[in-house]
Amino acid sequence: MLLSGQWTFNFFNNPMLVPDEFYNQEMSEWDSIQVPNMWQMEGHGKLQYTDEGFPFPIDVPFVPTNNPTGAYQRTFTLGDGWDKQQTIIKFDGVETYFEVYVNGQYVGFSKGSRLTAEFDISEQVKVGKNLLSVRVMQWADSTYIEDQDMWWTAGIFRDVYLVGKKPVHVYDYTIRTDFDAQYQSATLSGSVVIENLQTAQASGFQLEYALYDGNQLISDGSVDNLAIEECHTATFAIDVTNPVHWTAENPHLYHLFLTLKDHAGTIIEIIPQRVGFRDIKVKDGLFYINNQYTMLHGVNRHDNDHLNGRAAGIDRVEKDLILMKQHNINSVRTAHYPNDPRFYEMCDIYGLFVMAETDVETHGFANVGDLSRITDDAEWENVFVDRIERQIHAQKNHPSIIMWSLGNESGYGCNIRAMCKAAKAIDDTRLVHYEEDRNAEVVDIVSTMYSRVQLMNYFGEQPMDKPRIICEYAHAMGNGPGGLTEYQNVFYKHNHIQGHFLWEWCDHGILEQDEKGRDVYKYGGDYGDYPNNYNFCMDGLVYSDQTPGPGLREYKQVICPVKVSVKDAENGLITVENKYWFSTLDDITLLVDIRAEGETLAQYQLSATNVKVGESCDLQVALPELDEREVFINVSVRKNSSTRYSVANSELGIFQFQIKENTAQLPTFTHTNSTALNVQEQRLEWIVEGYNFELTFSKISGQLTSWLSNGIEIIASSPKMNFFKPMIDNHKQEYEGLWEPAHLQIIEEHFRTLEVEQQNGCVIVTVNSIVAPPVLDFGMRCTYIYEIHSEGQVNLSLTGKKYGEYPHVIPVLGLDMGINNQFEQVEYYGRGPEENYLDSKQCNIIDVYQSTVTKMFENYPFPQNNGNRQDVRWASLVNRQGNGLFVKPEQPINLSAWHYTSEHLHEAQHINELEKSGYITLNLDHKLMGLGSNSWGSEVLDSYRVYMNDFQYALTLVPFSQANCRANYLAGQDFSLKTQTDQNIQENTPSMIGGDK
Ligand code: IPT
Repeated sequence: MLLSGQWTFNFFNNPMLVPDEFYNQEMSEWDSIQVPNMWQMEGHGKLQYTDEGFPFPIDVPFVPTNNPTGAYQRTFTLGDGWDKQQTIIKFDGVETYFEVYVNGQYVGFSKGSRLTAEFDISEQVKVGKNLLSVRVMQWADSTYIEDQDMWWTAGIFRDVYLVGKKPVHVYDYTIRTDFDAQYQSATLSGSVVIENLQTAQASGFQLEYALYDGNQLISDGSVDNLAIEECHTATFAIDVTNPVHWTAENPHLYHLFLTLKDHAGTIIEIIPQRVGFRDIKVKDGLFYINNQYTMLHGVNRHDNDHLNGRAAGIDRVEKDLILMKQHNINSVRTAHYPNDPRFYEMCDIYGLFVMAETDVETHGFANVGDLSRITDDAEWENVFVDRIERQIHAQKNHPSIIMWSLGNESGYGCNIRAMCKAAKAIDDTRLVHYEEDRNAEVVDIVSTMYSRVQLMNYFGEQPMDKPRIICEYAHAMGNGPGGLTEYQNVFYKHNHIQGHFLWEWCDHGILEQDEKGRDVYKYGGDYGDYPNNYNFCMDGLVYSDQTPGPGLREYKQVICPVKVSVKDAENGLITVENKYWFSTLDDITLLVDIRAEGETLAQYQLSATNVKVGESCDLQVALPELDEREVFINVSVRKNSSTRYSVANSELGIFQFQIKENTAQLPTFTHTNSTALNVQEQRLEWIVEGYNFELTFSKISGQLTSWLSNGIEIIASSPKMNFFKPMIDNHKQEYEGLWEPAHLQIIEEHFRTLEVEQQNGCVIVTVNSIVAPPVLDFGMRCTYIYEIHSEGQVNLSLTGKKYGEYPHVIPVLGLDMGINNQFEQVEYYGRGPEENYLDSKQCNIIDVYQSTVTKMFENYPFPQNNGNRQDVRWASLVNRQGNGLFVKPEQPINLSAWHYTSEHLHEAQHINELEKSGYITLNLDHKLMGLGSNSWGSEVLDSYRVYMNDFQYALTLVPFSQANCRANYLAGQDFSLKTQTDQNIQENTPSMIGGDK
């Protein structure tokens, strides 16, 4: 009987304030609360976020005087028959300490917030109406062992339910599967504990068992004539020939039914149990699942919901698992506590290898330099051991769980050793993990977190005698993580490294609306909480509301189970490698698309049959006739069949190879009406005028201040070279250590000289400025050369020569400018369709894309640099009529465009603080530093760093006239803004529609 729903509730600052009547009377005048939920999510108590710090003075085992207390009450009605049963009440999650009272009588208490607690309330309940009162406190001595990096919250946050059992019933059971030496046949062994609550012996009982594969009965039998005093264990074994193995790739489940019958043959109970034939064994320092070498491509998952905090509903949990499967993830670590029991069932069904971690973390003691304080204090042994024992007993029958984890960040000591021993005593079929048993003294897996890629490579080269994983890496905070490919290459290189769990799955932001009704994702400090770790909880691959972010798409590509590479580009020979651990490529189709600047030249569907695990094959792609355009082979890897989590023909990954560079001459831009240029020098300006256009350069700033084309102003903020970008979380260390002290975030431009000359019908404006921070004596001497053609085209050459000393990395060498706000429609030939950076670009390929400035913005809940497109060969930004600006760099550039200024994006810390600037900031960058994941993980790798060195690059800018920029550009056709007389275009009197203002 499910008891979740609306309960009567009151909140107190101290447990002693709960009135005595609460335990035995209905408090009808009180408010109500949703069960399950955290009480903070319904406006009671206080939210606080710390990564590791205890939010009160450390004084073990004591807690604050004022201990926030929730008094929960509800009634439930038991029908006839319940009085003949044992009645158990189960709580799947209550933070942190709680006491249960039924009909005024105290039943018991529990701790272990994320572990199921159950109480036998048979003595206290009656047929008819019953009163259940639960007093919950936020703090307990157990808080010292539940210090995970997450919001401090409290309440009954998972389901509560009653289970009725007959006096003689199955108390517990354990199912295991063991294979023969050849991994052909297997034995399923069952051990079933039957409890008898009657005083008299229960005799003549029978336990039947039946194993089904779908509807097909595989085997059945029974243990007869059971005589049960208080407790009896019945065992049985079923031999199965050639069972289908359970793996994450093929989670084939059998169904076992246990039926308990009394001496008269009456059914007492039937227990259905999913069974997977699966084992895990260590041989010569490596682990094997079903005798097969396996690598875990994993993530760390917390329970989090943007509306309900840790009370994540089961639909949301299921969607997480579906998203993981859709993104090629094969493993999940329950960081850092047990999940809702249904989580494990769904992992069995969907196919994920689970590292099941229990509810242990004492991280706050690190703040006083004594992380192992209670972990190595034998007085706490029972507390530690209890948590792993309860976890294993509750979840031991899940094939998805391949290892237990003793907890997180708690140092090392006698209690860890005791936990490991206790785990092994209950379950010797799985491996045990604990990261801080650094040399794997007692655990089965060597594990580290955030080890840099070079160190992982070193670890791979010096294998230990136990398998290794990295249980946390690549901190997915804000824009990032970068560098996944380099990690993956090292993982693939060394058999010894068998698993990697990305930190972390989901942001922990809480969605609220501000006073103007705008959405905002809140994090540490937003509730007046102090101390706090600010936005450090916004570090997931999916946003708080479960929308996948760019990092997840990148991870999907990097761990794609099919790898395509090019063997001989000119002849179209590609290699396809099977990176699955248990499957062939028979269910895979490769969609090959041969593309020239966005146009398909040929398409094929190829398959790679009989490619075994770890093997590869070469496939020939017939190349069509190629012209002078650049040509790529794009290979989309598809899974043919549909699954529980994906439709047929879903994409697993995409690969791209350039087979030919562009050999075409640069098209010359022409304009039928062009006239000779007219240059005017005025007191404060130079004006260059041509047919239907006019450029103005300021003699005060040296900047291009206006560019009118057919009466439309293109420029909203002058083009200027720039060496700073809005900080991303992953560059915070560089920002705080290097850039901010050097004032790079307020870098200034100071004008030195401007020259205007005419050459071959062009006007050349040469501007010298410095771009440098205040206070200091280093910077860049920048030269802008504007070569203005009579057709309206402007070739802009940009040169920077450094002066002074700044030997450190910088975020960017680039140019930004503000352009007309209406140039919202973007088309570009470059890497997309989503944002990409030097060290995070595998899932984006070079092609022609249509988008908008709005859509190209990646709306990080903590605003920061975003939306970059690399390898851009050309781009146009136009208004709805197709008029705007066309950009053609000499060499591919980075492009991003925002409705916000760089300064504002840098300053804003929540999405509701973002105010549109009224124009588009267009970034046309030469070099942009990679992302790294140094908000906690790896620094940006050497080859992705940018330094303040001399540079030169060049762009052609053309006011553009038609929606189909690309066709015109390629055909070298008329490109300038159309004049008033041209048909269909009434640019000077655009009609306003929604959004234009
Ligand atoms: C590591 C924690 O295990 C994890 O919970 C999270 O806090 C992560 O860091 C950072 O987001 S602990 C760290 C001291 C390695």
